[in-house]
Amino acid sequence: MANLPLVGLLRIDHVGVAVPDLSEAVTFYAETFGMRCVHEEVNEEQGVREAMLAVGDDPGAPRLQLLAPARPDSAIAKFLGRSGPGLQQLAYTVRDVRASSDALRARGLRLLYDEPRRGTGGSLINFVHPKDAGGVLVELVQPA
Ligand code: MC0
Repeated sequence: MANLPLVGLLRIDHVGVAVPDLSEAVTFYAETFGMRCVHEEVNEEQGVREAMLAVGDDPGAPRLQLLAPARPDSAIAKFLGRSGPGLQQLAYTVRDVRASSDALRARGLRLLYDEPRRGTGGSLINFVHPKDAGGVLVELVQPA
């Protein structure tokens, strides 16, 4: 490992939870845990409707991302069909998603995309296959 480039994780960006109904879930987290919805969008390419929830008052703290399927053939619909609602992904902030992806490829891990795709708020994202990361779908996020 000594000669491999650093992966360059900066912090936990968000934790993603798959939910069947976005507005019901936003209401549940607000009323139950007091979390504020700070962003909502539809990502057509990923086939998701998503909401970012702030946990506490620290603007730099990791967020909770609620992910609902926007179409039946999406990754989230498949996840819900197989596993039901629950933790779907763990996302890390990186400075340069291409460099971090290359550093992980150099360690033998499979990245899902050859080139980064568009994520929340115009970020650039890629994913490590869960089978190469101990059963966890790992997302890399380069903020916009
Ligand atoms: C599947 N597996 C998982 C998993 N999804 N394990 C842990 N966490 C997950 N989320 C496991 C299955 O149980 C199976 O295990 C094995 O991986 C292969 O399953 P598969 O049926 O071949 O694969 P698929 O078709 O379910 O696809 C899995 C894959 C897919 C990770 C490739 O979900 C994908 O492309 N994900 C990346 C995109 C994504 O998740 N988009 C939604 C979030 P067994 O043991 O049964 O073989 S969009 C997002 O996050 C954006 C908006 C953002 O944050 O900016």
